[in-house]
Amino acid sequence: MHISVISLFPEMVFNISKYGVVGRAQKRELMTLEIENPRDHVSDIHRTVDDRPYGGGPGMVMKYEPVAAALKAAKDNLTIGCPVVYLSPKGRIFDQTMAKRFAKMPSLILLAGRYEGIDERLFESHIDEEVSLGDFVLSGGEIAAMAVIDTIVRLLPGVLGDDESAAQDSFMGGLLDFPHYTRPEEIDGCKVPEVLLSGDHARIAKWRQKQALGNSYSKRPDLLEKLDLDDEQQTLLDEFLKEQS
Ligand code: 4G1
Repeated sequence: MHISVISLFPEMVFNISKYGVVGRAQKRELMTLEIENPRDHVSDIHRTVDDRPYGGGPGMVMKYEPVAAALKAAKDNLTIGCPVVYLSPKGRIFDQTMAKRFAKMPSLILLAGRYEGIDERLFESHIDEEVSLGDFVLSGGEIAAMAVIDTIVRLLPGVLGDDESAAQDSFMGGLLDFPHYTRPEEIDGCKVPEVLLSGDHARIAKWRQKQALGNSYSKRPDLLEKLDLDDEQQTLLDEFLKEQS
């Protein structure tokens, strides 16, 4: 997959992209990342990429031409029909389902805003979709773009090892994760649940499934509402709730 990011802070995107799973995916050529700076696509002496808003008021607006030129440069290196996604709080909230859809695409362009955002006229001709991470204020779309890239790259074939992929599959079943413990067996009077030391893999799997269901029920009931629990899961959840009270 090829991903292009349009950003006024290319080093920010570049540096984060070197770490972890995303860095490894690039080294192994499972994903290529290109970063286009709108500032490299202006010719005036000040290399102006922003300007004051018509109608007045605080803040600056990203100018149409530099963004359009950066998008054109990105598209020249890409397959035709590749969607342009603008990261913005007006967008649909990003989730794993959306990530799966993007991961199927051969290429993707992510546009990160700065200041008060981009000139509205870019939406008519240059942007296919708006995506948001959630309802809060950010200073720029770069961190949102990196979050989206990280999620997508983990879904690309061959990026995660078999173990990691299997773990991801089971917990993308729409539930929260189960609790994790590592050594020592006891710390500050807190013990690791006995079942995890038992070596009984069937019992451990059942316990983890029960914890995942219980966690989801108590901390994210909205996640459970979207699922259709089978009889075994319903029994495990009932047991969890009985054990709690
Ligand atoms: C009005 C949040 C403005 C923000 C209302 C989540 C936020 C991109 C995201 C803003 C951004 C609210 C995101 C705001 C984001 C242009 C440059 C937009 C940065 C910008 C609730 C600033 N997910 N925010 N405006 O944050 O890009 O993707």
